[in-house]
Amino acid sequence: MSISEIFSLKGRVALVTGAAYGIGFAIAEAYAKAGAKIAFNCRSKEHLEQALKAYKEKGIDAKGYICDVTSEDEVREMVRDITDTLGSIDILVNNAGIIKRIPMTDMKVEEFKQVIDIDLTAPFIVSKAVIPGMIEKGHGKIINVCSMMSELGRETVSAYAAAKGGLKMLTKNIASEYGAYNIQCNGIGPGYIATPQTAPLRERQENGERHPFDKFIISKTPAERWGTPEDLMGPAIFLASEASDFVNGHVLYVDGGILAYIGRQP
Ligand code: NAP
Ligand code: GCO
Repeated sequence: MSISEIFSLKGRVALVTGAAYGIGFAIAEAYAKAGAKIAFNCRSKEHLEQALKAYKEKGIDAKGYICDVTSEDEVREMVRDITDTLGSIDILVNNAGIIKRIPMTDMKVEEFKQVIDIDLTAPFIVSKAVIPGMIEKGHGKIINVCSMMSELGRETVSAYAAAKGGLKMLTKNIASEYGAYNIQCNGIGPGYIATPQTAPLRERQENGERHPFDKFIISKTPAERWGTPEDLMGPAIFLASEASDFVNGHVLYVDGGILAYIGRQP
C-alpha cells in the first residue's frame, strides 16, 4: 500500500458534528479533500444555510442536518438518514461544543449542566448511535474533540474543564470497550485556535492594544501564535485513516507546544 493510500479516506462516510464553521468545518473540508463523503449538523437554520454555501464554494457536496446533539431522538434520526443516503458511518468526529466563561461560584447549576450536556453527554449519545453500524462494518474511527482543558484548569471554565476531562476518559473507555471490533477512538486536543468560540478572548482593546488574554496565550505558546482551524486538518486525517489503525485511546494535542511549556520566564 502506498503512503497516500494509507492516509486516503476514499469512499469513507464521515459525520462531523457542529461543522457549520470553525474547527469542525476545517476537519470536514480536510476529510472531503481526502476522499470522504461528508455529513454535518448544527442547530441553527441560518448556520446550516451559510455552511452549505461555504462547502459548495469549496467544491464539497456536504449533506447538512439541523440536529441538536443533546437529543437522542434527533441524533438517531440523523444517523438513520445518513446511513440510507450516504451509507453507514465509518468516521465520527464529536466536534460540536460550547463554553461558558463564568466564575464557578457565580455559575448556575443549569449553566453547568448545559455545558456537560453538549460537550460530554452528546459525544456519548452520537457515539452510541454509530457504534452498532461500525461493528457491523468491521471498522470505525471516532475522534473526540478534547481541549487543553482535558489536562489543565483555569479561572471561569469549571464546567468546560469537567466536560473535556470527562471526554478524554470517555475516549479511553470507547477504545477499551470496542477496540476488539476494530474501532479506534482517539481524541484531538486543540490548543488555542482562532474561531468564533475564542473571538471574545482576542478582541482588540479600545486603545487598539491586543486583549490581555491574547497576550497571555502568545506567551504560553512556544509557537508564539494562535492556532488556525487548518492546523487541525493533518492530525484529524491521521486519526481517521488507516495510518492510525493501531492508535487507540490516545489524545493527540495540537497546541503549538502549550502542554510542554512552563511559560516564559520573567
Ligand atoms: P465554534 O466556532 O463555536 O463552533 C461550534 C459548532 O458547534 C457550530 O457549528 C455550532 O453550530 C455547533 N453546535 C454547538 N452546539 C451544538 C449542539 N447542541 N448541537 C449541534 N451543533 C452544535 O467552536 P470551535 O471553536 O470551532 O470549537 C469546536 C470544538 O472544538 C468544540 O468542542 C470546542 O470546545 C473545541 N475546542 C475549541 C478550541 C478553540 O480554541 N477554538 C480549542 C479546543 C477545543 P450552531 O450554533 O448552529 O449549533
Ligand atoms: C478558554 C477557551 C477554550 C480553549 C480551548 C483550549 O476559554 O479556555 O475558550 O475554548 O480555546 O478549549 O484548548
